[in-house]
Amino acid sequence: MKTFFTMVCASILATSVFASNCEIKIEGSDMMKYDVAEITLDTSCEKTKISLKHAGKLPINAMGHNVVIVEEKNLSKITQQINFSLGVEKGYLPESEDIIFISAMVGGGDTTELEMDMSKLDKTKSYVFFCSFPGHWALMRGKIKII
Ligand SMILES: [Cu+2]
Repeated sequence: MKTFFTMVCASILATSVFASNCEIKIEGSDMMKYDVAEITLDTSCEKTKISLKHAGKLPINAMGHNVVIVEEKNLSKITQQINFSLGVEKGYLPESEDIIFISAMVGGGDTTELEMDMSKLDKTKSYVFFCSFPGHWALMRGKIKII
């Protein structure tokens, strides 16, 4: 009986550790910055949720933030296509199969969640995340480590 309880406790502990690895929190600010320079994605998660909180006060049309994930080799190609005329709903980006994940854009005080199907990522490739609000990617970008 003792062994049984130990096993149950161990599995509950394992589940909670596992869940925390599958959820990532990022904050954006009015200073055009993310609070992290690198995120780690765990391929043992079937899905990973990124929660992006805009911790500032500025409105979406002045200081909107999102999270876009692309292969590092495609970063300049994609960021060159950022254009205000494409609209905030599309993150100011054209449709592209090079965009692996893209969250909604949020303004000050808002949070958005992006659920990622981890099977779309290849451990052997390099990925980056960035904000596609015009002009932001130069400062708002970071590396993705896949484990
Ligand atoms: Cu931004």
